[in-house]
Amino acid sequence: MAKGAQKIGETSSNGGSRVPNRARAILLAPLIFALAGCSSEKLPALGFPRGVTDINDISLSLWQGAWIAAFIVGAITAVLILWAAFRYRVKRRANVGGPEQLPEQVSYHLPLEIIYTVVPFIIVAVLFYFTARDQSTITKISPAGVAVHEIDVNAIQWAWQFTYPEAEDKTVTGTPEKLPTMYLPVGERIRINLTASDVVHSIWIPAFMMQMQALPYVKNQFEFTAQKEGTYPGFCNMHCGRNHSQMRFTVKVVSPAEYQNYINALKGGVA
Ligand SMILES: [Cu+2]
Repeated sequence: MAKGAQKIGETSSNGGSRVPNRARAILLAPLIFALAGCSSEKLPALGFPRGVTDINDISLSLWQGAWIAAFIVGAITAVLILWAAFRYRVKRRANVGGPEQLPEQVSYHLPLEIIYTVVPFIIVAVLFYFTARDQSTITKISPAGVAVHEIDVNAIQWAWQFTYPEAEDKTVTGTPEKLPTMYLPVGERIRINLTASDVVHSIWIPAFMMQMQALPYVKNQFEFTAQKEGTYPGFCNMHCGRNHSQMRFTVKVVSPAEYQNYINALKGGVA
């Protein structure tokens, strides 16, 4: 047996290897939580409204899971920092300000190095898996033939344009002084066709737990069903120039009858 191996054994015997094992067990907890599929309804929504659209139903558990993982990893990190600071502090008052006394120096602790390489990789892989899975569900587009209300959304520096094919392609253009309103019928499928005239923007309706980039020359799409009538603020959340902060709009989820009235008014040039 090489002398070096015995040295590592000695380090372990004074408690050096018990902490990584314990840390590993605790660090794996967020993964266990995520995989256990805790009921999303029983957990707090942490600032997001529930059930406003069918996107919320998917995004909420992702949001909660990411917070749980962040809280657990943050707590473990804080405990390890405090533990190291407390355990290895200068023990005797007389030593404070005296000649520096270094604790035992340990290097090349292979199990520890493997743990702190593999555990973050697993955490990122788990977060990536759930994010990619939910994103592909949210961005799924209904096949041809399924009834959807399409709204073409164009982002420009620094305003929004909403065009309604159902209203003979009538367009509502907002300004910072007069923010535009996007009308949506509750309980019916809506498809947003998103693009931009100049630079990269991003549509964000916080209450819907949804954002998507608006890119020049690209048509990005997403669909949802609004489930609660109400008025919700919308924003551009991609910094797009001087007046980015003024690029806001309002979303109004109304009954299908009210939505039809709005479409008729648009057609008649009244809205
Ligand atoms: Cu913008």
